[in-house]
Amino acid sequence: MRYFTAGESHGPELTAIIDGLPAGVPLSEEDVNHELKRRQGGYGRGGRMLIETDTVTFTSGLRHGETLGSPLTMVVKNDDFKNWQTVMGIEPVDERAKLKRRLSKPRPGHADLVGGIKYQHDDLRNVLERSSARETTMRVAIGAVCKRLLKELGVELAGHVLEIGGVKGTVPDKMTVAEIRERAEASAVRCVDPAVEPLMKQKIDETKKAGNTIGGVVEVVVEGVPVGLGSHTQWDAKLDGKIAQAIMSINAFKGVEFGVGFEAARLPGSEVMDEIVWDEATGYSRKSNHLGGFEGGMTNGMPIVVRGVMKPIPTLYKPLQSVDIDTKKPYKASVERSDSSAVPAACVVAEAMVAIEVAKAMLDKFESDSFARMKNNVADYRDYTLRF
Ligand code: EPS
Repeated sequence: MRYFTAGESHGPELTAIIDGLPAGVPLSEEDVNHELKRRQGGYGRGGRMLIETDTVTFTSGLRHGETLGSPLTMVVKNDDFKNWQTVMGIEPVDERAKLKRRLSKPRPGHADLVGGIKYQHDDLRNVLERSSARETTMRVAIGAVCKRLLKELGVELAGHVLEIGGVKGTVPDKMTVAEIRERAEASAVRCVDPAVEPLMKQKIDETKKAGNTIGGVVEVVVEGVPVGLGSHTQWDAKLDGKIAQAIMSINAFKGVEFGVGFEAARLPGSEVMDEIVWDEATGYSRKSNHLGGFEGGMTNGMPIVVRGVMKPIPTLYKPLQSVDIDTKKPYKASVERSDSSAVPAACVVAEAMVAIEVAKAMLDKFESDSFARMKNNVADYRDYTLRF
């Protein structure tokens, strides 16, 4: 399975194409719209989300509620486009019109300046429009399709926010995916610790008032993962490596860890490795899950536990110093409308990226032209691993 996304933040619409899905996966608009809505929410979002109501239109690959095995195309309209028709229009415009909403003062931490130099853009908006996190809409749409496929195969996942701007929640030990989902869904900041939610909100409010932004840490947990997705045999076949790249590719993410993660550097081996046990009902399992579900780049049957760190959004209402690309004089960076914190939304994106990578690994491992055959294959394999 491979996929592409396309679209500018204030252009007419966003598009995604997924190639390589099996035929016969049940899928509805509601599966995707539900996830799109989750991404649009979260405390700390800015004015743009009041304009958009993201909903999907399928334009290929789906018939009578099931995938066809042909490329699946999804489209989401940008409602804000009506306010940007000239600025983002496809027809050539005169020099005066070109200056409208032109960006010449790059924002530190955003793609503006580097992209401008790389692509030789006179107007840095040409970079902003694609580097905007608006693009993650389509990743969530693709993730929704993958979630549905995984669910049918007995794989479930959920994400939650661990930390916003240094305010940390307490996470109970061994929470199931169902528990994480229930608690995170009930929280405006997607935090499973209700006592900490008001503190996180307060931090977001204070930050917004100060014209600043804050980042945070999100975690995704996947259950029902078969043993042996990914492979130890080649560096780029390791599934933890692929998931790490997928998380790092989310706008503003700067780091990834699995299980105890960076803490592994400070612990003795006896507190990092997960002891192996066996019983007839479950086959092999581990007494603990410090390694986050991976050994040798392969899933070991324990839940996948992955975390990602998001930096604060670079667009600040009290802007930092920058340089005007026309005059080369110091200037305060341009202020675009922004979110003071998008960590709860980024958590939904992280879920999508993990779902995509796990679904890809399942499709690589199991015969997947027909979904009915794939399901049988997965069931046989689960049976085999239980008896090994
Ligand atoms: C973003 C800036 C804001 C965010 C946007 C990401 O958009 P605008 O410039 O239109 O106000 O709201 O996120 C989304 C539109 C979205 O759908 O998540 C940026 O510069 O990255």
